[in-house]
Amino acid sequence: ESISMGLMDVSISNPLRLVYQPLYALNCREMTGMEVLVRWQHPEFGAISPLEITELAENNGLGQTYANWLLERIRHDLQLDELPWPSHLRIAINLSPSIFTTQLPQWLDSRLTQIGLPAAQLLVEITETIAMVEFKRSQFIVNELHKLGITVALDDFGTGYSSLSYLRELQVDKLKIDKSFIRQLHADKKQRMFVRHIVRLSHYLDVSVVAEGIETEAEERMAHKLGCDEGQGYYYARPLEAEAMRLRLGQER
Ligand code: G
Ligand code: G
Ligand code: MN
Ligand code: NA
Repeated sequence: ESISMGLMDVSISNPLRLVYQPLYALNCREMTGMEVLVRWQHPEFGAISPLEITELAENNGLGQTYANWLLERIRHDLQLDELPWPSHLRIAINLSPSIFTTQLPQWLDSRLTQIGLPAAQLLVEITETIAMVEFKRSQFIVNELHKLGITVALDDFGTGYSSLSYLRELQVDKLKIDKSFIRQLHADKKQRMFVRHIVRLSHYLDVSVVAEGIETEAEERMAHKLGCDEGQGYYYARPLEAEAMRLRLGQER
């Protein structure tokens, strides 16, 4: 456990680092924000997946410690207290289950003040696994986040077992269609049918739609044609190291 504690500090010896993948508006190709993704390149075992990293943290009671580290790292990587944050960009973070509690909104609110990021510029991504625990409680948490001005997205949409009930029960602002639905979108009629209907349903509910995992121009064109609002994927950019993201931000600031 002391080993995993060491992983969570913000020091130079911490093997964890963050990468940043930009998102774009499909109608004008302008950057709308970025998703923060964790990385760990182990000298012996190679790349440790984010799922393994966050499970390691969770299983050692370090969910909160991890979240603190993440926000601190973002502040540092993106120079939040040195430069004004562009108000048209949102930073999206993925939440792990143990911090999705009724205390989350207050905690985030005070942490955001400390790192100098306005609540309106934060987006939290929740998955079904997280929201699953209890609808009533999840609804409460999402509502409290909204009161603070934080945006909420339902991530990996379409991969779980009861996606539609989550869309019905939780008042999310965005829905991220899983990349498995975007693959070969231009060539596969069945893929298009799914995306078209997800978009219709979402827009009817006033939820905006992100197409994840766009890898080609043809997929982008089709995602736009089917009404998706934003896109994310290797076609635009791989997840970028902090340094590369700072360079891009320089153009937005
Ligand atoms: O970038 P990559 O494909 O390796 O990410 C795989 C998954 O890991 C994604 O679904 C993403 O939501 C999740 N993930 C990445 N970074 C984090 C993180 O910091 N916290 C949590 N809880 N999940 C993350
Ligand atoms: O949280 P989530 O699972 O949605 O995180 C997005 C994941 O998808 C990250 O692990 C990221 O590395 C990965 N990813 C981002 N763009 C692409 C893409 O164009 N193709 C593929 N295959 N994966 C992508
Ligand atoms: Mn995500
Ligand atoms: Na996802």
